[in-house]
Amino acid sequence: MRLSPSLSIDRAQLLADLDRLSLIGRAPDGGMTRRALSREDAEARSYVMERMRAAGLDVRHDEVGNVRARRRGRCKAPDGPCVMTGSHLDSVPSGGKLDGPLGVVGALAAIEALDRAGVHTDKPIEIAIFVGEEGSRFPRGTIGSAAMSGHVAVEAILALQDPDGIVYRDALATYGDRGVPLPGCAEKGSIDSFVELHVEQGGVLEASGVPIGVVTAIAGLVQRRVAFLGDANHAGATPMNLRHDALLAAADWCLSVERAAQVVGGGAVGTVGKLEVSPGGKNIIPGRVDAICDLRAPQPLLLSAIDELVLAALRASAAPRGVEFEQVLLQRVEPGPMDERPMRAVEAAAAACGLLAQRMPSGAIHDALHLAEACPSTMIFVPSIGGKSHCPTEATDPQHLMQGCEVLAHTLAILAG
Ligand code: HGY
Ligand code: MN
Ligand code: MN
Repeated sequence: MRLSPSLSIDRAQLLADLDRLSLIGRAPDGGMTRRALSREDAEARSYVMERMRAAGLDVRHDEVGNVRARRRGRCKAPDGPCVMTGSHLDSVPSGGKLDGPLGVVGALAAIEALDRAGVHTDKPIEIAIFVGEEGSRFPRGTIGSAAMSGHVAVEAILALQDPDGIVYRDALATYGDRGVPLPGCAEKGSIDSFVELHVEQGGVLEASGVPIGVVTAIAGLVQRRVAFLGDANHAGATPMNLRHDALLAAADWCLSVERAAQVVGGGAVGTVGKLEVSPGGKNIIPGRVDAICDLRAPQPLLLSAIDELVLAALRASAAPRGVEFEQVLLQRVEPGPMDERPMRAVEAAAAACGLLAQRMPSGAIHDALHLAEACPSTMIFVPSIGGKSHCPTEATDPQHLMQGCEVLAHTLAILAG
């Protein structure tokens, strides 16, 4: 298969798609909030599905709500194992416009560039829109890719419940899918390889001045929900030595999460991003605090080490204040390596585009981590300005967006043969 040097990305269409998606679920501060299977998520997804159909793709959905859009034309074996790309459209609360959407509409831009260049391939190319990557509604994230790769059983996904008690299966019914779904778990061997285009969400590429990152491994994650159970009481009439202040116990524990990451080191990080104080009166000693901690590390042993320190710190923070606690594991995802074959394809593609590329690990978790359990996978990173992400100021130079799509197009052509 000869690659046409005139493989070019339609810049105007790419930026228009990203801008159009950025209006869905947008708040006045410019942050995007699109929770899994929400009206906003469904609206973003249907916009992209329309664009996919207009591009001539065969657009299907599967049992858990993933979209699978296949380029059946211009390939020798349209029903054979596919080269898959794609990402997600759901977001964190008040997130950025690129985390996820770049990997979806960038893949569409890449396929349209291959079509314009008349590129034929042996294998079909398929774009996936994975549902619920961010975990901002249901207890776990990377939902669609966990089902597709067989990491989590489809039935277990369908039984997930959100904090309002809405069951995934029922939420899915309102998502707009019609017709017979594809199996939620992809048949073994049906995906030849997977490459996800994504913003780096860190500052490594910006610091090195290299436009393309080739992801070698993805960090693992532990998320735990913790409840500190103290004693609500009068903020004025209760002496300090008689208090069971749930917030002070939680605050002490949050600092222990930070200390645990510093002690373990080796790239381990710890965050408490969600904290709810109740009853929440300004003149009431907090009786209860609900928190979620998010721990990451590039190796399983480091992940276990930080998790154990954080668990041990619960008692040390609560007991001296006469505060009880409860905790439950929300999810543990093991770190995982990417694969040489797709990594080499990305490096060859970057060279064909005359671009420098550097190998690097991902501290953020992505759908590619689960796809790597089903097929050889990797990711293409493009620089994040200021290393910022998961916030309204998430941004990437349009030139870098274009270069990421161009490298993706060449990578898909190389892998699809
Ligand atoms: O949390 C993550 O690393 C990803 O953005 N869901
Ligand atoms: Mn994210
Ligand atoms: Mn993402």
